[in-house]
Amino acid sequence: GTRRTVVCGEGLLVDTVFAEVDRAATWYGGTARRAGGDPGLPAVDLVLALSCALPSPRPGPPPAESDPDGSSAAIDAVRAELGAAGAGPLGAEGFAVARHGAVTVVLADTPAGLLYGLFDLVRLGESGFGPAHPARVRRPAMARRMLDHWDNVDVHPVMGQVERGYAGGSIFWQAGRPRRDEARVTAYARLLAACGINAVSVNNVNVHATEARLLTERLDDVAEIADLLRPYGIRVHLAVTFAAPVVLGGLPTADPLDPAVRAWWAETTERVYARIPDFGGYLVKADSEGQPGPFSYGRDHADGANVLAEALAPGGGVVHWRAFVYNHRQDWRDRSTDRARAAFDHFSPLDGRFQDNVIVQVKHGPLDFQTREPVSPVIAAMPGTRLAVEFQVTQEYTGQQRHVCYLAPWWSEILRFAPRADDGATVAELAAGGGGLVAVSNVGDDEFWTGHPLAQANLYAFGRLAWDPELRPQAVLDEWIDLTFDPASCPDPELLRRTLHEIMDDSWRTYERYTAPLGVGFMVRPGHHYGPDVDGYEYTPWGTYHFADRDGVGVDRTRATGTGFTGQYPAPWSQVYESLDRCPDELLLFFHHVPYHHVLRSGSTVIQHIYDTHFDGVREVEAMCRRWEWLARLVDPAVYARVTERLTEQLRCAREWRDQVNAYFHRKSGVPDAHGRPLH
Ligand code: GCW
Repeated sequence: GTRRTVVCGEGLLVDTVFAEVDRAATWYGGTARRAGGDPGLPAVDLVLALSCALPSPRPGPPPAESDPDGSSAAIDAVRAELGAAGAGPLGAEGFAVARHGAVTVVLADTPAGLLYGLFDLVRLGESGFGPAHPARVRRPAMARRMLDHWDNVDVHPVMGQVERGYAGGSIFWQAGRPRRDEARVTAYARLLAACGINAVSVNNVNVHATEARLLTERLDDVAEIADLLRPYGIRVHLAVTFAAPVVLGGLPTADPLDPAVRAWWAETTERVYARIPDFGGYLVKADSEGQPGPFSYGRDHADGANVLAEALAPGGGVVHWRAFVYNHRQDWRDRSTDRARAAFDHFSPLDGRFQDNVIVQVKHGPLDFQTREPVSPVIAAMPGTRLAVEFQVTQEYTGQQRHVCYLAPWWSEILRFAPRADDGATVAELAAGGGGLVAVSNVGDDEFWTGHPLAQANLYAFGRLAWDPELRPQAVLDEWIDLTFDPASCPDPELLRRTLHEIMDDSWRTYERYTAPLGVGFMVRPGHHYGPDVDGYEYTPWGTYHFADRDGVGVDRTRATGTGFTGQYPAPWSQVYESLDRCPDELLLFFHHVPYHHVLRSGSTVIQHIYDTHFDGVREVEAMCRRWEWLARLVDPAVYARVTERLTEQLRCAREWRDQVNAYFHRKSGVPDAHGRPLH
């Protein structure tokens, strides 16, 4: 409606808040003004106020002449309510939203908190202006909620501009320079802040020649992006090569214990802070998939990370040091090497050796963002280290934004998992107490941002779960639907909502059903990782095997007879995963090699489960396609057309998966389908 808003406080992000409400007033009617330190000017329906900009509450109501519109009274009432409830400080990014009489009040201790409070009010919509309700106090669970862009400045000959990117070119880099489309980058910053993201790494962790120089000669380019993200409370981080002292500094070595190397990192980092005072820090993929690292100098990863941390400390930065270290040149004949073991074997002995501003960044699973994996044992193994947990919003192994695959249910399961025991700390709590949550971005310069318009929900859900891991995935999807499809202008908002839930809620499990079975992973086309290829990785050096033969399938990772990986878990999981009877069905083939007639906890045999889930998965995609047609007149025609095109491809690809997987296991096992369906 035509609301009158007053914004109270100073600072860059308060300017952003004001610009937001001012723009809303222009679009929807109403007025917006600033009140400096004096909230007592006329005319308000909405007050957004920094608590430090307010005089301390007076006892009793303010005199009417100094508060003609009641805004001071509303603020005071909310502060009194917070005080009585013992709410405590709102903190660095927290806020309170309350309704007092006819005035809605957003209060925060900091400008960033005020911005998040404004976005929360947008989520509340009209209900934020309804009857009086108790103050809604929100503070983020994770202090750092970060997105890593795997973007190259140049277009890479194999990977394209964005490694594992399925949404066009980079949103940050264009034609070898920072994208000079300020409106687009600013819109992106705004979108991220609305999701709750407050840190972004702007280049690929595989650091190529041009991108290496962002740290030195091309620092201005990074500063340009930082300037566009800063008004939305987002700090810029940079992926750097561990070999920088050699490739950029001309030193003969990058040995982290060499004094000249340390001095080079210190000086270089000082220059970064001189140019970008709020620079977030470095992100490093070292000794992994061909990237340089401390192993070349006989040093370990604590030595490597600490030299960068020492350089970043004076500026207040952190180094995100990835634990994704494994041998990608293994011999498939060597059954003693297990890629799943690698991160734990490399990192757990280093617990306690990392400096305070080192964050060891661990992929959520021990392998590589598969559709189903157990939680990485590293997360429980390093109590003396700050850990960040890494998710993959970009759908490398989950349909590459051609398939609908709403990932929040998967992330929610992971975040709620208690790695040490059912009543112990959850993954979310461990990340919150350490380095926070990080995800690989799915955004590019595509007109819908994410290639598949419904994949926007994954970006949104990541930010929301990083803010509050307790949120239910379906509730997050509701928020996203409301913010994306404006129910007020939709002829049948209930049909829209119900149909999107039917399509998306269970879409991750649908994807799981028609792809690799029972947690065994991979079975994708090597290289680009799209579509089925059951034996694609079977005899490669990448360490991603399923060991199917005529008798059975799965990876024996037990202590009794296998690689011993189950021993990396503390109790009770070390026993649960070791035991054929107790291991959850969905992870059975991750931990065990079993005969095809092995009976699952569900009562089905492994082979019949494979057939059944593959038929079911395709039927579910067929249902998605039919349901989407109901929305023909309810969503924007361009969105409708794009999703329709993607669903057609998803259905084709799901059938291909079903037929290749079923045919493969039928040929290997010779077991027919119990229901006599064609297995090709
Ligand atoms: O999943 C794999 C990807 C690589 C990626 C790597 C990583 C950036 O296939 O493209 O490289 O993980 O996480 O470093």
